[in-house]
Amino acid sequence: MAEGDIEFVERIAEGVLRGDVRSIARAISIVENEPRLAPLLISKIFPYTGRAHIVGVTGPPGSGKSSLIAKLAKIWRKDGKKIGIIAVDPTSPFTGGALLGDRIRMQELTGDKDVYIRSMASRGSLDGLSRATRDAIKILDAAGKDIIIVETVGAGQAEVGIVKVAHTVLVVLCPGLGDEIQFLKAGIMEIGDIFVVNKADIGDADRVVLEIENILEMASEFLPQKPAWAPLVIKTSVITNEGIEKLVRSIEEHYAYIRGTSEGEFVRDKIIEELVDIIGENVREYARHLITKDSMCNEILERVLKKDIDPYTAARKILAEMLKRREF
Ligand SMILES: Nc1nc2c(ncn2[C@@H]2O[C@H](COP(=O)(O)OP(=O)(O)O)[C@@H](O)[C@H]2O)c(=O)[nH]1
Ligand SMILES: [Mg+2]
Repeated sequence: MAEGDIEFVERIAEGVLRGDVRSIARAISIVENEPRLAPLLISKIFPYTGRAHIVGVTGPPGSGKSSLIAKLAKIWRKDGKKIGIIAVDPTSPFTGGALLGDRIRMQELTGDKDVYIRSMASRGSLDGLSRATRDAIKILDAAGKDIIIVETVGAGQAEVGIVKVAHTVLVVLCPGLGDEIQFLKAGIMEIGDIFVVNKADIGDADRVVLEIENILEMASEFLPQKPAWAPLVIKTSVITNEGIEKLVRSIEEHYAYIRGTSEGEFVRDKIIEELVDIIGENVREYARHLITKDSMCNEILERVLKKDIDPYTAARKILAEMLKRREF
């Protein structure tokens, strides 16, 4: 790495630690777009992470996640908390219409230097939460944010990556979703610490509350032991403010609970996952490099193409080659 690069990254890291907004923005751009510089940046800020309460907000599109987040942030601002918000959009950050809507709703919060809002693409990840998103959370944490809210679109079982990083997970639903309740049964149900039935001002929110309570009840019967934290179901409306204050206090209560019981274990599990991911990423990259660029490994590829050897045998040979060279 060039001397200039090192200086550049160090300057940004210092800015992040001061809570400087422009440095935070640049740092997040680095973890998004400059994989070469990201490890150095993270190494500089990592010692200052681990202070923030990370709140994941997931659920189907249109259930009111962004609107609710704006409300939560406003209340926490009144409590003097510094807030970071990351909206992970599964579509391109430049074309998503949803993003524009988010911007407008978040507008009243912007202009407050203690609320940092950023949209990120979820590209390159299987579970809807990429390495870049995890690093962005670290950046906001090191920048002194007290609460970091991460909005993801929960479209099914595959997108539960949020549990790996959030202390508290909210699943936001609303009346009129119909089949969406079904998708709860399909797996997302296990991830919620708090279920929010939003839009209580329209339609039949009570019925949705009942339905969720039934699903939770049934699910708990299959569990070998009852989880110590029984998931809450809270009815809210962004229009009338019903339940919003209660939601805020319940989120805080959940965090206090985690801190009092399993935070050590949570942090440990989170780091294990992260290490496995980073190692996997490096190994995959190196494997791709060797197979396409290295003459010996390329020859193995050719043999597979000729059906001379099978993919398992070939992979073992290439892995042995990787270990021998120890270049990753
Ligand atoms: N009536 C009503 N509409 C809401 C409520 N919360 C959000 N909305 C509306 O629902 C739509 C989707 O909200 P949004 O926050 O973008 O949902 P997201 O896709 O889950 O982030 C917007 O038109 C909001 O104005 C609510 O509590 N009541
Ligand atoms: Mg949204």
